[in-house]
Amino acid sequence: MTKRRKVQIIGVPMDLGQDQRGVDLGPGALRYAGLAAKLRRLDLQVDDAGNLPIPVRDALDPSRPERFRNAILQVCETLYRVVARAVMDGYIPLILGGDHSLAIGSVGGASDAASTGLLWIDAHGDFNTPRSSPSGNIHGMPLATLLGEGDPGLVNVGRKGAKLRGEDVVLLGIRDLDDEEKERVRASGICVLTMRDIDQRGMGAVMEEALERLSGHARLHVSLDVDAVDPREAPGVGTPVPGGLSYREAQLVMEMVADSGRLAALDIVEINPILDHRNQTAQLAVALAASLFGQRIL
Ligand code: Z70
Ligand code: MN
Ligand code: MN
Ligand code: MN
Repeated sequence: MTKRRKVQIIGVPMDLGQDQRGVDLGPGALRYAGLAAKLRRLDLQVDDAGNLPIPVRDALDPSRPERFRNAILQVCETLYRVVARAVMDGYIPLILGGDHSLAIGSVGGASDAASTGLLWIDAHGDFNTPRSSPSGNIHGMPLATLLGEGDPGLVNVGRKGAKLRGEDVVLLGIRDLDDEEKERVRASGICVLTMRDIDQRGMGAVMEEALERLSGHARLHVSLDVDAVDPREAPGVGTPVPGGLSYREAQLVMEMVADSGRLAALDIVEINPILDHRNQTAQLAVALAASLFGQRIL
């Protein structure tokens, strides 16, 4: 008999990696949408560790241009340790954002003790560095940071240097890259499965390739930026990009990762309840999480 799986919910109400207000309300929206109850019905042990303490952006001294970067660095140091500890204690950590800059800590921490493959589901590449970024927003940089590029302080969060190699990563759902970011992604060796690939080949075939690319890893980290899903389905995000994953395509991604039996950690990021309609986007994310943790139609 296999042991009952344990999930630890870790809220990270951090909105410092981008300019829109409201992403800090994500953890509450996901809890109100019934996340824990839904997972418990799948016979998982679910422990909610509450939220990490996050600096409030209004309370940071505006005369310090580095204030957001420094706060993100501190939060990611803490998150790294919390996630690494959760994994050590036998949990699958479920990190609730907050913006995607938190992945610098969560993906690092989940890969602290054992190598982890990363499925990054996003409309964007999040592969900018401070030099290449047109916006300066750190939520556009976490994947590059995890691969060892950009701000050395952020690169060295948790443990020194790159946390992953290009070959450990699959990007899925991509449809909006900045010009220089495009060059950087091409040079990185990351497997990029764009919306075009999905349109042309179908999500089933694309996911088979994604899992094949990550087949060397017994443990998979899924980092779900909800803006990967089409804005018609997921309006509650800061940067909606048309032409995204349908509800059904997103569900299939989750079901196929679940079938692999290799899920080790999950981030759900970039939900903005202020821009949402009646918590629709958080409800969608909860339905996707349920599938990822093994809920089946039949
Ligand atoms: C752009 C940048 C981004 C999410 C927007 C956008 C990045 N490439 N990420 N929304 N989740 O500012 O670097
Ligand atoms: Mn942005
Ligand atoms: Mn995104
Ligand atoms: Mn993102």
